[in-house]
Amino acid sequence: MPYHKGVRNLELAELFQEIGDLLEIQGESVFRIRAYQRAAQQLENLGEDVVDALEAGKKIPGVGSDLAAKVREYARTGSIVYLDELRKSVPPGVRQLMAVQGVGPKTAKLLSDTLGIDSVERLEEACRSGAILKVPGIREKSRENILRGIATWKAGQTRTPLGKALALAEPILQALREVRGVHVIETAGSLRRRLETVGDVDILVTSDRPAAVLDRFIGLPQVASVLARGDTKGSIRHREGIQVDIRVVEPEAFGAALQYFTGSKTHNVKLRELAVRRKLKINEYGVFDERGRRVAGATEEEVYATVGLPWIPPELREDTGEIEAALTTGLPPLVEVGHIRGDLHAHTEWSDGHHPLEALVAAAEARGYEYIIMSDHSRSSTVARGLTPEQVRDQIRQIRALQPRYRVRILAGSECDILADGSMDFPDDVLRELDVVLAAVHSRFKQPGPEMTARICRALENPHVRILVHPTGRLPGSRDPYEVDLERVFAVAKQHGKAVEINGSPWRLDLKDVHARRARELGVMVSIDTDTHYLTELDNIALGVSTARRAWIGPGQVVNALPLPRLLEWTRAGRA
Ligand code: DGT
Ligand code: CA
Ligand code: CA
Repeated sequence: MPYHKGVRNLELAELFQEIGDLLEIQGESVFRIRAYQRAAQQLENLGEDVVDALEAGKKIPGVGSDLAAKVREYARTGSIVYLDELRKSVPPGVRQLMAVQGVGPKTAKLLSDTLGIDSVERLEEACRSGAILKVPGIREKSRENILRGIATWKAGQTRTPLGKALALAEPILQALREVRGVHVIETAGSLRRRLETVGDVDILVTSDRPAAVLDRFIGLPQVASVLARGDTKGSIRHREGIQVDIRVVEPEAFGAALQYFTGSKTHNVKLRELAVRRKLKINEYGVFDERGRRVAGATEEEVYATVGLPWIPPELREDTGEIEAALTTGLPPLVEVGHIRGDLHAHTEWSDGHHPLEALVAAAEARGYEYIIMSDHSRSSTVARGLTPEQVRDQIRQIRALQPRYRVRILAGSECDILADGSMDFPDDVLRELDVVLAAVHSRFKQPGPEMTARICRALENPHVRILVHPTGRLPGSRDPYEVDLERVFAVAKQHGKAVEINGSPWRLDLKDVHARRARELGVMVSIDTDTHYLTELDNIALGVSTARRAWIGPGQVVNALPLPRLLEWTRAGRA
């Protein structure tokens, strides 16, 4: 079988992850487990096709000769014998159990061995019936924990996280662009509105040869099965599980179709009501007058104009007041990726990042940023290899020495732990030497709400702290936010002129849109960052910006849209 191109990275990452999990269940050495986990991470973040890269003789970090051989084996045969063997030695379903927060590899194995549990459904049964309490070491408290984990797992099952959906959609769009006769191609639906999870991927195309588009679409290598194939529309199941819908429309109707299929449904209902009042009818084919003549349809602008509205950015189309605002006060200005002048949350290999400090600086400069932070972890985050005060001072010296060689301003920062009592992991005399101090909760996630709120507020009151990063600690689909009174946190942030973060990492998206919107309403400044650990993750700024746009945030409220001198002024305010 020939090498397939283009789709290998994510698939292989998933297979390596599976190998890592299976080794973990078997109690293999941490060293081997980590090797597979690390390779999986590297592949997910690799900017080029791994098979092509290996063919070209390139070395891929984290993928040694043994793993490279497995990559080639998979590309050649579509499977990895080593993995097939591992799968035989672990009862099916055990791995699925590990996806539930609160169930580690040991517990998963134990549950399988003692009760024969092989699925999340049966795990839930065993929790509900109490059977699980017969398993050695599992008490009432862990039972409750597991039930909560199951609820979170379920919520993450049916919908796909935005970051993943965007990554899966891109190669499909790319392939369809190459089909002859295709003019315009756009995503629609919740993906275009940048909802944090999507039910399916909706794609809209204009072409005079719909059959050619559909042939290509259902023949894509990513297709697991074809769900429907008509003359102008089709649906497939992607190998990663998500459904992808496509519609081919004529250019005269493209705007109307795009508007219709972007939704949301409630936004569209409001729009149709406005149309009815003007004796117009809006559907996916256009806007029609009483005599059935099409009066608009080629562009979305045209469609909105027929009901007296300006074009409304897709991120706002949730019927949360955007139509009313457009009709009265006007739509808010929205922040754009182009407004962002620097990233204020990024890691290097000094802690748990995967690139040298200078590589991050060079990457930021290449993006045209005005400033970039080095914000490695502090000492208490031991798993993230947090820095000691001495290391922080070393890093600052290195940054200052490097600065003359770069145009981009290198900001010395720290993602400093907020300890359980709200004090900072570094004493003030260390924090004082840093340009920008980020504060974060990385421990004791289960503190009761009032304690957690007081802890975070105390950190925000420290004059050296500037930004509260990933303010709720949620990891969509795996960890719930901690109990925290955000109203109180926002009030304290506002009072002291501190910013809260919109973390654009697809693993976090924290603050989420509705919370960010509340911050906007209260006039709290936000910082839109990527929390980069791999250089390719600097691109996640787009996800952070989408979240901010969904929160109606304009550039004026974003600290890292400030030009450098004003940013520095802000970072110095209130620090003796
Ligand atoms: P999802 O896929 O669940 O994340 O959410 P959407 O918004 O992408 O929903 P989807 O894929 O079912 O449909 C895409 C858009 O098409 C939706 O936002 C609005 C429009 N649409 C679909 N079905 C209907 C319908 O029955 N009535 C109206 N008015 N619009 C519809
Ligand atoms: Ca959809
Ligand atoms: Ca759909």
